[in-house]
Parts: sequence; structure tokens; C-alpha cells
Amino acid sequence: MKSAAIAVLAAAPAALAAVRGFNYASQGQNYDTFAAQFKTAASLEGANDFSSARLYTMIQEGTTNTPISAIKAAIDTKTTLLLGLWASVDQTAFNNELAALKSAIETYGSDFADAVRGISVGSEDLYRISAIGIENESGVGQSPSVLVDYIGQVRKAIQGTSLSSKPIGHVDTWNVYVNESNSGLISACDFLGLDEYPYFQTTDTNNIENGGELFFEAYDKVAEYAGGKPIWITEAGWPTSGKTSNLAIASVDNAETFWQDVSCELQRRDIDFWWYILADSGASPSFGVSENGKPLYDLTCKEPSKSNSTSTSSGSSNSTATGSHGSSGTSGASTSHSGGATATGSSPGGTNAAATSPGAGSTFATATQNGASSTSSSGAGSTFTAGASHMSSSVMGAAAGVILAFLAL
Ligand SMILES: *[C@@H]1O[C@H](CO)[C@@H](O)[C@H](O)[C@H]1NC(C)=O
Ligand SMILES: *[C@@H]1O[C@H](CO)[C@@H](O)[C@H](O)[C@H]1NC(C)=O
Ligand SMILES: *[C@@H]1O[C@H](CO)[C@@H](O)[C@H](O)[C@H]1NC(C)=O
Ligand SMILES: CC(=O)N[C@H]1CO[C@H](CO)[C@@H](O)[C@@H]1O
Repeated sequence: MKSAAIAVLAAAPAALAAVRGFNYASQGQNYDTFAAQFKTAASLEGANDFSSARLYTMIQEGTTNTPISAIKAAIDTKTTLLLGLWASVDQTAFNNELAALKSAIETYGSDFADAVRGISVGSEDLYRISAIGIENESGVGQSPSVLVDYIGQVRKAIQGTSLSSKPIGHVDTWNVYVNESNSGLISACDFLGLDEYPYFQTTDTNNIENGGELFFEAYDKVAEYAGGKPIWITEAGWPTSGKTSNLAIASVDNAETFWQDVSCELQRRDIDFWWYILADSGASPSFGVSENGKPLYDLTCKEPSKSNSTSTSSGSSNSTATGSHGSSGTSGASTSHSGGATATGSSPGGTNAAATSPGAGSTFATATQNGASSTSSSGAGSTFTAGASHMSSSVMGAAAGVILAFLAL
């Protein structure tokens, strides 16, 4: 049955133009701040219609299971949504995610359905239980079998509703998808969400000149395991400031290069993606493409010329030049951006305070660096995970280490 649904989805890609946008945390956010950011993103100078929003939770911060106000803000600003249900706590917490989903369906009806691009169950849960994730103390994750069960619960929850035809998937790092133990999870998904940050691939040749190459190499590896299912880029970005990460230097120039090599290439390939991130002022490393509603660098896509690395769809001429084609198992996910946000604003190692971005009239959740990530490893790039706002800090307390707290949810 599911394969029939997938076949339908696969048969109609032309009808669905790819969407693009940014990731949005839940912390410190309300209707007004979401709406302001969505408007900023959609009209950001140089950017071509970044009017989609990826969320990490269905639940409005500070409530048990009230739908996140981003939904109404998205409907009112004609923003599309990649919904997220946080899946790394337990069934009781997941029931609240489901309750918020059902409540949003009842409350917003077809307007909601029109806005929804897809539904993601979990975010980097399997990275956090992978060998590298454990080694890097990336926090509490979830097993593939529970994720598959949760996906089934979401399928059941949307059955017979306005959302019944929406694709359901999962978000994780590339090394997770190439791990055979997770093949059941892939089978359960309609799409695979990929978070991929060459900046954090510290055991690879991750200088900016090779950034696009590493990015699409990870994409191609996941494609080998995806069984033809769509791969959406759920997080990618390069910091404008922050520490050097192996050969990766955080700078405005390099962020601009990565934007040209990756964001613009994703646009040319018509792949759905949600960039990390609209604004990130005060975080280190800081991934924001804008501040106070203004781009930090030129977001206009040029003809590919700066670098040859991403101008072909795969196997570019430089693809084997870096020696970074190690076994995929050894270069796994690296830094974890754990958004171990807690309701009290005490995420591990950092503050969760959302910052009001001066001038923009918008509140952007800040990303908080939780610790040194200089030891972060290779591979799939970082994992930006988002802690559920209802998590106790002890639950998320394990998410120390390498980690940016993104307060995503
Ligand atoms: C492969 O995936 C399983 C299940 O998610 C996990 O327990 C295991 O640690 C992973 N292997 C590696 C090398 O990360
Ligand atoms: C791109 O390719 C051209 C021609 O092969 C070469 O001269 C140039 O150095 C390359 N640029 C980069 C950045 O690799
Ligand atoms: C591609 O390889 C050429 C030489 O083979 C090199 O000059 C160029 O810098 C490389 N480009 C990238 C993006 O690595
Ligand atoms: C901080 C930390 O433990 N980093 C480790 C993350 O995982 C990679 C890959 O196993 C190690 O090389 C890092 O040392």
C-alpha cells in the first residue's frame, strides 16, 4: 500500500515544484515572531522565494500539546511547511506531538493541508545513537524500530484527514542512511531528509573549495541507499563566523561560496531544501545568512564559475582528488548541534534565550554553542538536532560535547 503511495508521489514530481526555505526553532517564538521571519525570508534580497519553513516540533513552546503558532503564521504568510514531530523522548511525549498534529488538522483544515509539504518524524535521532554520535555524547536518540513505529502512528493519525496524502519521512545525517541497520527506517519513509555540513567534516579535506564536493558526495551516497525515494536537504549551511573546523574557515566570503556552490546548485537541480539558517546572530559558529532582515552576502545565484566542484550532477572531475572517499562507515556524522532546548532555557552548556533581533522586529532563536567541537569527526557533517521544548534538561543533559544548541524546535 505504501509502495503504491510512493509510486504516486514518484510519478508526479513535475507537478510539485521544489520548495526552499529555512529551518525555524521553536524557542522564544510566537505567532508574531514566526510571521515576521517568514515574511523576511520570502522577500530576502537576492534569494529566490525562500518561502518554506522546516519545524522540529508540532508543539508551541510552553504548552503541553497546543499546535505551534508557526502553523497559523505560515498559513497567513503563504509559507509552506515541513512539519516535524520530535521523537527522541518517549511515547507520552510523542502522543503530545500527535495530539498537536491532530489539533492543527481540526483547527486549520484545508488551509493547513495546502501549506504542508511533508511531515518529518524525528531529527537526527539515529545519529545520536550511532557509534560516532555516542562517542561524541550527542544526546538522547531513538532506535530505528521505535521511529518506524512512530511513522506508523503518524500515518494512522492523518488517515482520512486533509493531510492523508502528505509524504512522511525522517531527518538524519548521511552516515545513518548508509548504515544497513537502518534500512527498515528508510523503507518506512516516503522521503529522506538529509542534514549535511562539510564544515563539520573534520576528518575530510573540508576547506571551502571542497565544500560543494563533500556536500554532493554525501548526497550521492544517500541516494545509493534511498531506493529512489526523494532526498530533501533539511539542513545545510556554512558559518560566517566561528572557529576553524579542520580546514573549514568560517567567514562571510566562504559562506557566500558555499551558498553559490550548494544552495544555488540545489536550486538548479530543483531539490527541496531548508537552509540553516535565516538569522543566527550571537551564535558561534554563526550560520545566519541575514541580520536584521538584510543578507550578509550576495544571495543571488550566479552561473557556476567560482568552483567546478558542483557544476556537474555527480562525479565531477574533482571528486576523487581529495582522498575523502573513505569508507562511508568511518566518516560519519560529526558535530551535533543539539538543540537541547528546555522549557527553562537551560540547555546543556548553554543558554537558550531567544534573541530579539534588533531592527527586524523578529525574534530568532539563538543557537548556543555547547562546547568545543574541535574534536568533532568526520563525515556527515554536523547534526543539528533540536530538543523538544518540553524535555527536561536532564534528558537533554547528555547532549554535551560537540554541540551547538540550536533550539530548534
Ligand atoms: C548503525 O545503526 C544502528 C541502529 O541505528 C546503531 O545502533 C549502530 O551503532 C550504527 N552503526 C554505527 C557504526 O554507527
Ligand atoms: C574550473 O575549470 C577550469 C577549466 O577546467 C579551470 O581552469 C579552473 O581553474 C577551474 N576552477 C576551479 C575553481 O576549480
Ligand atoms: C579541481 O581540481 C583542479 C586541478 O585538478 C584544482 O586546480 C581545483 O582547485 C579543484 N577544484 C576544487 C573545487 O577542488
Ligand atoms: C568529542 C568526540 O568524542 N569526538 C569524536 C566524535 O566521533 C569521531 C568519530 O568516531 C571521533 O573521531 C571524535 O573524536
